[in-house]
Amino acid sequence: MRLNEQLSQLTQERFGLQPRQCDGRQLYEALLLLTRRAAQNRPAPAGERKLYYFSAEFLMGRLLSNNLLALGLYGEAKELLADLGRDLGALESLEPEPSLGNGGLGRLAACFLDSIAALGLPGDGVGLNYHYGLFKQKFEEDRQTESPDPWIQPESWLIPTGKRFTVPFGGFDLEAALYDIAVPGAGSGCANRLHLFDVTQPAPPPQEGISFDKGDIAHCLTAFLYPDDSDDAGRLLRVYQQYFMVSAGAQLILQELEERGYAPETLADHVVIQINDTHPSMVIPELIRLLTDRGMSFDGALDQVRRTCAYTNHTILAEALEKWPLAFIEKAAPGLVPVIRELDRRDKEVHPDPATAIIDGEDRVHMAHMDIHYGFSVNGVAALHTEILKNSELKPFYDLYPEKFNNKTNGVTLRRWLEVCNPGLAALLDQCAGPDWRRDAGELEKLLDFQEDQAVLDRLLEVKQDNKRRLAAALKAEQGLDLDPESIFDVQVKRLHEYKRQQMNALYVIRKYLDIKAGKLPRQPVTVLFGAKAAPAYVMAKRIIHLILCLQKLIDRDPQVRPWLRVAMVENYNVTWAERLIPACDISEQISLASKEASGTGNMKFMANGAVTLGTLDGANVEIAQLVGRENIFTFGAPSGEVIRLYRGDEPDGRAYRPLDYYHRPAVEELVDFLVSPELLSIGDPAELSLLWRDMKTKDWFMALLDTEAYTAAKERCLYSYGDRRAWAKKMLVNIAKSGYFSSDRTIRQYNEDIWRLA
Ligand code: 26V
Repeated sequence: MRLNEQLSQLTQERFGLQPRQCDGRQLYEALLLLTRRAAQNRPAPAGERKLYYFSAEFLMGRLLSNNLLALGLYGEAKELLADLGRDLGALESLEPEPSLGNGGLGRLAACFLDSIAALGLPGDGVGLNYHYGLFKQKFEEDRQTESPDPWIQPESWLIPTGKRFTVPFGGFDLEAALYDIAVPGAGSGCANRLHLFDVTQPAPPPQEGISFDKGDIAHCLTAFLYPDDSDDAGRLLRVYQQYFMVSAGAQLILQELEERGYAPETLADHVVIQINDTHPSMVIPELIRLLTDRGMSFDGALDQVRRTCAYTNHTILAEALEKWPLAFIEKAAPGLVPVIRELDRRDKEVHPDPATAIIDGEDRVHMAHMDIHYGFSVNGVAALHTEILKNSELKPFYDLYPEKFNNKTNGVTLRRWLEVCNPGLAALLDQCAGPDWRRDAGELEKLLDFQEDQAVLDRLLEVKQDNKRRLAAALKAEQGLDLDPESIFDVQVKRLHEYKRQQMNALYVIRKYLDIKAGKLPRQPVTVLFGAKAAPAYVMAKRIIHLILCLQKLIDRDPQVRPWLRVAMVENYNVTWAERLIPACDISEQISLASKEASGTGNMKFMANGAVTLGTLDGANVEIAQLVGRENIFTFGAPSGEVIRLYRGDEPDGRAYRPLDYYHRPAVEELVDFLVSPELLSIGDPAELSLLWRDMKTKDWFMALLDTEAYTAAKERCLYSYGDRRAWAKKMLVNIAKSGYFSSDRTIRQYNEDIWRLA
């Protein structure tokens, strides 16, 4: 049946109305149901071996356009709606975004699901059905406030499966109900599943803020994504969440294995589990527990499990590497403790080095260590990151198991991050490179033939300008921001963290502000856009947001500066805003302290949308630089090797990092001191700004001051070169042409060839 017939049947059944008589919400709901059904009806990819991608986060974003596209229904739906006098984009704005992730790690998992399905590989996601996802951010009195962000409506993408599993917590059992989201693959004709586990009696929505009873596990376990872990109740709840996810997930795997007609003794032949960061690591002891319960010997179970599990590391930040007190696991998952102790005992027999211990001297369980000893693969997420893991962060493990280590440079799905979010550019690419880039992103290189084609270069600039206008209009309509789309759009969007150095970007804004005040005008007006959420308990991050919002206000009120420089912090940055910001960006800010950003994936999305990167040689920026060449990227700053030595305090000259040395440089001091200038203190909270000022000078854990001068110089070069429109358009073109390498289809092919071996 054609889509229009299906739609009218559905609206009649459901609302007793013809599509033409429906309001927007009814049409949206009908379209959601149709799309959900079409995806659900698709067959699963065939194969003897199946992947389960375990992740505490899947940052899916809105799914309507994306799924219509994957199902090959997008064009038809658009036309059909146009006939009804409706716009697909407007209907989609009614869809609440499922924000079941914090940032890069969760969004990567979502891109991977898209690619796995598009490549027709049998692979499901396994995670938790958070009811509120990441908090909704508001700015009040130049500060971030947080409120819950419900996304589950009476009709959503969730498909109740009726399947339930019992999770044995300490002192009580809890039922895990399974919901699925179908993941249709573009061009493959099949669909995989995202399996999300939920409690059966979720708590009612919180009355105020994002606080809830962290002790009420049975009702609140799936309330929020990563609850505030600054206190023990939050940390313990996180262990409960993780065990709930992996126990139910492991039971699902064994059930499916049996349904497929395979014995548990053949697990490793028919199942591969990718452990996305350490949050799902307890799946290793849980599978051993379940297999031994089913009659296998410990040795037999261990042999299967260690050939089934593979681990991905996403960070080298020590504070982000999970170490759970054994006492927490004893309380939440007592059944795992004897297994973990046995794994630890066996390991220590062979490897007495405390640096590689699973259980340390303080009775804490190092989750990553368990993964590395008892998994068959360990991968980093960009070439530089993997090298740092091998040579420094995980060196003792690399010495033990060199064969387990491998790199899988991240990627992003160009279907969402180009085709859906930037239709103007997608059409131009079709014209120049043909439509095959959707399946084979390497085809984008054909664009290189057009480097000297003035019409194509002009068209690229026009598309960018259209996107900037669209973004400005959306920001005006939804957030009351009044931006000049003719100015340069310089964009830094990502979680707020000191290592990502939004504070260094803010110092640059101060530099420009002071220059303009002194009569030194830039070649072209510039708008510095930020989007970032700070973890609710991360005090420094919140102060940096305060600083940015104060600068925004200061400049907005200054008629001398305003025509040349603007700052705009987008409220509630999420996937939906990213889809508008990225196509509209001229300069992509990727300025992390070298060695600290494992990969970055925003950098790839910006590049594919024709932004030019201004960045440090960190994470995947290194690979971007190699691909596009020196003339098509602006890099600066201390290299990762120097940073690592500075942290260790073993530079050849014995130097360690002392921020005051850099603060006292004249070009830096006046910028930092501006934080406590009368201008800024009259706008912001003097106590907060003073504390930020003090910490920037004396602590500066992520060395913003080290690179401030180099950053200023590089940014000046970058902004200046924007003025040569033809040369800039060529840079855009080369970036787009080379972005095919960062398609998550390529990444997934590599995972499959080297780790999963699905087909
Ligand atoms: C976690 C935490 C937890 C609490 C303390 C502060 C903190 C800081 C960072 C993290 C990061 C967790 C892992 C993560 O999200 N990594 C990101 O993974 C992306 C996908 O591989 C990658 O592109 C980003 O560079 C990496 O930061």
